[in-house]
Amino acid sequence: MGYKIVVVGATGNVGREMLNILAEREFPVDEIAALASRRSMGTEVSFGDKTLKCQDLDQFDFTGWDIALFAIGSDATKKYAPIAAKTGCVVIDNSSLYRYDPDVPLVVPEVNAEAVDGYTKKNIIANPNCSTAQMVVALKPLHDRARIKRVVVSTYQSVSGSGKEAIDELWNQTKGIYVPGQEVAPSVYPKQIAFNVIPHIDVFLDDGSTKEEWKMVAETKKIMDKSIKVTATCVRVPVFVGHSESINIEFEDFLDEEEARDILREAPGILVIDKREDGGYMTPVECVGEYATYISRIRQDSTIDNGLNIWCVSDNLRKGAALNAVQIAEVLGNRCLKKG
Ligand code: 2RA
Repeated sequence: MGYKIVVVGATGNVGREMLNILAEREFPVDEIAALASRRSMGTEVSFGDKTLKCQDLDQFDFTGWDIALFAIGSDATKKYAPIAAKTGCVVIDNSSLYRYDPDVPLVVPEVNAEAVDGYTKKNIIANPNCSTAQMVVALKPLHDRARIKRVVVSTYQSVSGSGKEAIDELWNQTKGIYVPGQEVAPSVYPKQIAFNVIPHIDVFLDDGSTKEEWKMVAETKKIMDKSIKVTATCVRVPVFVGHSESINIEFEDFLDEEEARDILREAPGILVIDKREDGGYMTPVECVGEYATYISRIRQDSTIDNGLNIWCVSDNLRKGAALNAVQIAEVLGNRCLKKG
């Protein structure tokens, strides 16, 4: 006995990865529906070795369906998620709309899987921001051992986090620099992204931080521990897929780098690639298509009593979005929606 699964936003980067990962992980699917906007109706998308024709989200009846993985913007989610949830179909939402709602669990299975049990309040579970997901996977095992006081994180976020248009823009701008006459003006970003970095993701807030940076602070507190102080600088870099993060951690108690490395090696969802030699670390181009959160450059921060620096890399379309959503569905099925 399997589940009746809906993927909403099946033609987008994340929606397509949700379908890929459901198939790769052999999620128990009895029936699957791929939904998209009316203009994408009929578009074919892959589900393992099968091909699905996208159906019109606006016309779809969620009644009798078990789980809907939403990968559409907050505005469309605001309209359709309550409709789906009201039929009894559990919504796992990748947008930011419900992440900060006290009645909606925000879940990274390696960190707070038990929070899934709280889905019944709105029949909705929220997926975290991509840059938060990989970070809390890395922080959780260390926090369990030596309680984290403060985190200072700088992110190096790929353009796929902004969608397909941004991937095209990086490609065309890069070509434009090499092939005269192909100049492509910035459209997704306020400045050139090819051979450049942009210290601005999402909108600016009154305190001078950006909403992307605020998300990392608020979501880490909700998922892990509200006492953890987080300060973030989120930067867009000319990489197609794969987010990287430089994370500085201050603990309540001293944690030796060797012990930290051993803890991370044993932690769920983590692969440690950490040798102090050429190439002894992970880079974003190597993480594409992988499930793991990779940790490298583990070293003491000797400028404070109980400090540690790490480098963290993960596929932002997978652990940062689609994989985490599918893992939530797996936890939901095992803990709450047992079949057969
Ligand atoms: C980004 N985290 O990287 C945001 C949304 N995916 O653009």
